[in-house]
Amino acid sequence: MVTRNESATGAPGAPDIDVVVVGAGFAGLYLLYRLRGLGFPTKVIESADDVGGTWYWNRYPGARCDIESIDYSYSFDPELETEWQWSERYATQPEILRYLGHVADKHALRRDIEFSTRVEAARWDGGASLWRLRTDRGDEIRCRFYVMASGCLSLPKALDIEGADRFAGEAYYTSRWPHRSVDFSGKRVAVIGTGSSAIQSIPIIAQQAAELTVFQRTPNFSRPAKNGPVSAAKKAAFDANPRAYREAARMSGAGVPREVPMVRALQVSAAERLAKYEEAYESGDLLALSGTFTDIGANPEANETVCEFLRGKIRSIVRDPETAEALCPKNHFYGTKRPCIDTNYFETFNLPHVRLVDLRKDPIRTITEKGIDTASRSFEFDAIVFATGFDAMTGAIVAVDIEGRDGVALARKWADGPKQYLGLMTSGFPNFFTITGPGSPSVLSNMVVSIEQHVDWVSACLVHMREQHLTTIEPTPTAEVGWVQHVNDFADITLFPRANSWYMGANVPGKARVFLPYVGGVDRYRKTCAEVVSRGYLGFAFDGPGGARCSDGVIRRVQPDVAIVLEAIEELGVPALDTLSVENARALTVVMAAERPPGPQVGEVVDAALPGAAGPLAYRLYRPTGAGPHPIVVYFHGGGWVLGGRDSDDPFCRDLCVRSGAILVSVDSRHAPESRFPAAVDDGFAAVRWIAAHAEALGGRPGQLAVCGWSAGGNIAAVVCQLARDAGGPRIAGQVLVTPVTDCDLTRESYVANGEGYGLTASLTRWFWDHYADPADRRRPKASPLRAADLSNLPPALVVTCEFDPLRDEGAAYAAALAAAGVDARHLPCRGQMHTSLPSVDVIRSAAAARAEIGTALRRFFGVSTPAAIES
Ligand code: N01
Repeated sequence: MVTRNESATGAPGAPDIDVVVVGAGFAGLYLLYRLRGLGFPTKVIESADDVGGTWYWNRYPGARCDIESIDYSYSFDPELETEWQWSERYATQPEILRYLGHVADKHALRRDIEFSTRVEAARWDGGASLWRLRTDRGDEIRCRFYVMASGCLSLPKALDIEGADRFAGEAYYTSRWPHRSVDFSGKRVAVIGTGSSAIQSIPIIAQQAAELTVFQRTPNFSRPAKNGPVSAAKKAAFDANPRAYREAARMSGAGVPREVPMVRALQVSAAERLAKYEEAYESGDLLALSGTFTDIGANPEANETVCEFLRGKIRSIVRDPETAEALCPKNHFYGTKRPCIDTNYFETFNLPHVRLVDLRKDPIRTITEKGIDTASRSFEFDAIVFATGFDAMTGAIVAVDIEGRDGVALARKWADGPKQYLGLMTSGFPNFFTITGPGSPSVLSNMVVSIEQHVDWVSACLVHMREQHLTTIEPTPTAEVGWVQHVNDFADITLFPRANSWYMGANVPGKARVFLPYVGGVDRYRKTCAEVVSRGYLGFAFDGPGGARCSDGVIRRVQPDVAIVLEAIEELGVPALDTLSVENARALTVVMAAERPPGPQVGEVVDAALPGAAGPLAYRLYRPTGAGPHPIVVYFHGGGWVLGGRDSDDPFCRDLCVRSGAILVSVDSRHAPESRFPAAVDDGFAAVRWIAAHAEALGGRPGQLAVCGWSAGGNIAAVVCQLARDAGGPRIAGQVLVTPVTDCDLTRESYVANGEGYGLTASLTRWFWDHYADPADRRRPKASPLRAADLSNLPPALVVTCEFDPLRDEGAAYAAALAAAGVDARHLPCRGQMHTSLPSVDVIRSAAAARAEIGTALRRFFGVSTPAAIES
């Protein structure tokens, strides 16, 4: 029983104890150890009769971890690392349970754990600033802080198979396996499910059963675990410097030290790719295949090469071609449903007494008293094993009736998906923490590393509150909305949301389809949590005798792939262009361009020249597939009138060509400082006139010509539209101005807010202007189209601006001025994007939606309303 008034915070109200933790698995045990050490009276409530959490319940045959045990172990107590030696590379469930028992014994943790007790309800008492918990024993516990350390995969999914309770034989659930030994010898056994639990248990069950029938709805990617003794190389790497090894794990993407890939899958030859995959396959390391190339998790074509490699392995192992084909996953990308490692899983289907029922072809109709009826036949069994999974990440949390401020139920608040901050807290529920909650790396990482990070963060937070005489903490709605957005933004640049996985809540009927964990990685997440603290607990509101305080805000506003690109630029130490000579700046942009993904295939690419205002201009023509003639888009590249050429935005032009269904003609223009203002716009206008006059010869549809430009190219496109209007032609059907330069005033708010740190800097913009035009010329509409006296009768426009771009406000001002002048002008502001986002095809995937809008706008200019079909 809990003793009253054990509170160490000295805060008002009368809690029985400072902290109640639900769950005595990896998370709860460490939390208890840590909080106790910091002087916070803490009680753990556990429904099982011993410690272990996941490893207490999941006792099915073959259960073992699939992150190597050296990694899948605590780091907080270095003594454990020498006194506990793992007997296998991937320890079995009994060994892991013994390990947790050992930790509990060593640190005398059991004395503060109330076993065989379940917290059923929790109510926030705002008057007393404490939580009132009710257990299934009828006790009420009042605590200042309430922590759910209840595990991500702990609440079994409710059975959604008709007749499941009718079966008269033995029924087993992998997630609630009996403590006695189960003997399937001589029995006819069914296993429903082919997730991790099934893939581990099927080969062992097959060793005993007289007949084994596996009911598979979705085949899964799995490969050999190559289990055995702890690898000598791994152990040597660890023993050489355990602290450095643990630190490397903490600062890795998945909580296991490893090299980060630098190359894209389709950048190398098929043979090189295969060699990498073979090496990863042979390693038996769960994370190795995803770590072969940078784009496995994001690019469908890259991912498909892994899928096909693994399908080839399945086909080579399973002798019956029909069974092999049924076991080959084809409806999800590798990694988007959790992959597995196994011991003889596919080999098991070669045994004469094992058969596979493909539920996609022959679905289960009902479970009967004697067995299972599918659409086409009846099976009789002595035992059925349900390996049907969990209500993951949120299930165990909302299974407790949790009521926060103003009587709001957590289950209701999270009905459309978990709304939380950092996966740690949720607004309206003060002093309520979740360990590895939704919105944190959790299940996408080595759980032990993520658990330790969360426990350390929560513990430090409680110490901070004690020191500052604060009684309550809760995230602000602003911070919470921002974090949920960031979690979704990150998921959206990966392939994860495309699968019907438990990561998406898709395995539980009626559950909101939301990506639950945080895919940004353990390292990035850890830095974020630390930054939140260093910025005065950004996004958290505190109250108590120490005073109310809140540093409100959103911790991550930049799109995740924008952040990744900016980090890479910083890591590479790429010099600022405006610190270089023009010659070196041009050379650097060429080198950087060589590293880009190529963009989509188009029908044809032709390099040629056309007459400019003062001599020939090189151009590159991109023709769509399909019979012409096509409309034409004249494209002006970016580069501040100083850098670049007809091919400098090559991937973007390809993308625009595919999305618009138009011929893209990317035209060069004379560059400054050799040819200063107005050379570039004069060339642009000359090019448009020539292309309009030669549309038919180019394969174009006469009269269907639009212009598009990015950055300084947007400036040229905008000016060309004004020149064409004033000259009475050629007729331009529309203009797309992508983060354009429209004015020479470099003092707007967006210059102040975004002048540094987002690629294009205020000082680089100044550098471009200085090379391009004299101060007196800059104010002329031919340089600053926003300053034109008359903006009426211009072509319909789409003006794209990016939130973190110095040019943002002048683009927005141009869109507004066009609209005010009666032009059909639309402004597309891009949240979280930077100046270079739009042209960064297949690098900044989060800008793909904006690229799609450009394609649609161009099509509309030409009277086509159907969008193009393009990946990403
Ligand atoms: O559960 P799952 P799990 N009719 O959800 C099928 C971790 N874990 O317990 O995919 C027919 O993966 C379902 O089919 P479908 C690990 O993170 C780790 O195996 O929904 N079939 C699927 O095949 C893992 O991902 C370890 O079409 C039904 C299976 O049941 C997570 O726990 C070991 C069905 C459920 O697979 C969950 O794994 C074990 C129905 N009505 C688990 N409902 C290691 O460390 C569900 N299925 C090694």
